[in-house]
Order: sequence, then structure tokens, then C-alpha cells
Amino acid sequence: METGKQALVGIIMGSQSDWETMQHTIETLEKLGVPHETRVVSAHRTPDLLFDYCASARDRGLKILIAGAGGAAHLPGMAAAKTPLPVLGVPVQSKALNGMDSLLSIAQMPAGVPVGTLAIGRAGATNAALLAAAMLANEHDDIRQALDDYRAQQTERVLDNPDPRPE
Ligand code: RP5
Repeated sequence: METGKQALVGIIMGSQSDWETMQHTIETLEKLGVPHETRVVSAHRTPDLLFDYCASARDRGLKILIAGAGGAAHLPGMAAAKTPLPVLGVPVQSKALNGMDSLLSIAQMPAGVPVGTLAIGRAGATNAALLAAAMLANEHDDIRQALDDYRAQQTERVLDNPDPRPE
């Protein structure tokens, strides 16, 4: 769902095959009511689109980019090279190396152009959304409230279910 409100977070991913992972970013942003936009942008298959998307991101009103990619995952680093916005990178779990390749490709940026790197796979995709929301919460009271509620609910779920044994 793209709400029609000014998108604050731009989510890009290297391939449609990344959707299975990156859908958790979108789901989480939607739970928190964070306006966003999503598209496939590949660093190696559509490099000109990558440049245009990232170079125009700030002027289009985006505040944060989240980039998910797997394998030789250069998308987040290239995105960070082309925009002054904060870039969060999600390593997608690759088939050949279980995402270690993605993780190291995204995390090991040389000093000067940072990418905030999350965990491999679903946890990283979810946490990228939560981290983006936490950054936006400094200036958006509705997002801060939604994030507080989200955290309170997950605390309650644990406290309400202290017995670890399956029913
Ligand atoms: C990367 O290559 C994508 O981010 C994806 O994780 C991986 C494989 O892409 P496909 O071959 O499935 O399109 O660019």
C-alpha cells in the first residue's frame, strides 16, 4: 500500500526475488503508518535508474532509503554514494553463501560513505523499518506514538506468555 501521502522512506531492492525478504520492511512500515514507496532498482542491471533514483531522492522529499540486496550486494553502497540521505542496508539471504556474502558486501563500506547494516534476512528487513521509524520519530509525533505502541505490544506478548513449552 502506498498511501498517497508524501513518502518519507524509499525502499529499493535489487530484484523481485528479494521481495520475500523485503516485504517484512514494508509490512512493518505499514503497521507504524510510515509513508513509503517501493521499487526494484538494480545496481548492475539498471545502473542509470539507480543513479537517477538516488540522486533525486532528497529533492523528492524522502528522508531515509532502505536498500535490500543479496550476493555481491553493492546496491546499498552505491545508493549511499549517490544520496546524502541515511541509507540502511538489508542483506538478503543468498542461496550459495546463506547471506554472508550479502552481509559483508553491505557492512564493509570503506570510511567516508556509511551504510547502516542490519541482520541477514527477515530480522534485518523488519529492523530496518523499525530503525527508520525511530529516526523519523524525532520529528513526527504520530510515528513516535506508533513505535511506542509497537514496542509496548511486543513486551506485553512476552509477559503474557511466560511458559516456553508449546501448548
Ligand atoms: C541481487 O542479486 C539481488 O538483490 C538478488 O538478491 C540477487 C539475485 O537476483 P536474481 O538473480 O534472483 O534476480 O542483485
